[in-house]
Amino acid sequence: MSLRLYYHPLSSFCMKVLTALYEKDLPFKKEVVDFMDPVASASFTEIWPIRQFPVLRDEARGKTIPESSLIIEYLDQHYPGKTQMLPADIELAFRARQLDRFFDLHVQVPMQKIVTDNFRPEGQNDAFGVNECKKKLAVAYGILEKELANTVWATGDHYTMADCAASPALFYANLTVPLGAEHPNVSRYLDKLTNRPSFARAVEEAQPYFHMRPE
Ligand SMILES: N[C@@H](CCC(=O)N[C@@H](CS)C(=O)NCC(=O)O)C(=O)O
Repeated sequence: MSLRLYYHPLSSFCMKVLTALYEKDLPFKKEVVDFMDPVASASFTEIWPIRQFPVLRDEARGKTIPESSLIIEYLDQHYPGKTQMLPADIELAFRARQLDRFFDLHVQVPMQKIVTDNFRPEGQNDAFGVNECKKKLAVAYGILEKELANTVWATGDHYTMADCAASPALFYANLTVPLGAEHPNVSRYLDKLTNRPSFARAVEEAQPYFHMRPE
């Protein structure tokens, strides 16, 4: 097995890549990175000094790839498996990348900021920043409500990388700033994502770690 994923089951960006790997039904080795373990933490720092996961290591091709979207594109190119995550049509592929960026930058990033503020040392919280991120999430939900009207998946009839990005982004964002009655399209879409076996499997694997999430 040449693919090795450095990740944590609870991490939203890692769940995005896991979802793609499960969609593709590819064999890979899981390396759970525990930052609390000094040895594991130091060895991950050697692999990727930026110290963010997910990171994919491909021994067969001698490549180390950080960044969830790049990992999925790399898999599509070199290990397509059962499902292609970027459509062959260049317009649809552009749309998938565009929505992938939206879910990462305008849903996951503000959600992460709100959640990780709970882990800051006492007296060093950023109430203003957290409040701004709550407002940004509300704006993002409003945009998505329009984008997701009359569509099965994010980019149309076919499941793509944008749906892999949307799954953990909306799943965790909804726990942080719940979707309201004014978001029926986003709520319906989130239901579809959580019922998709690939993402449902990633959530199930994260269950033993959910107690580590702040309420
Ligand atoms: N742009 C990166 C973001 C990755 C990211 O933020 N990962 C988080 C976990 S969800 C992380 O490693 N956090 C630890 C840190 O930033 O120190 C991607 O798409 O992979």
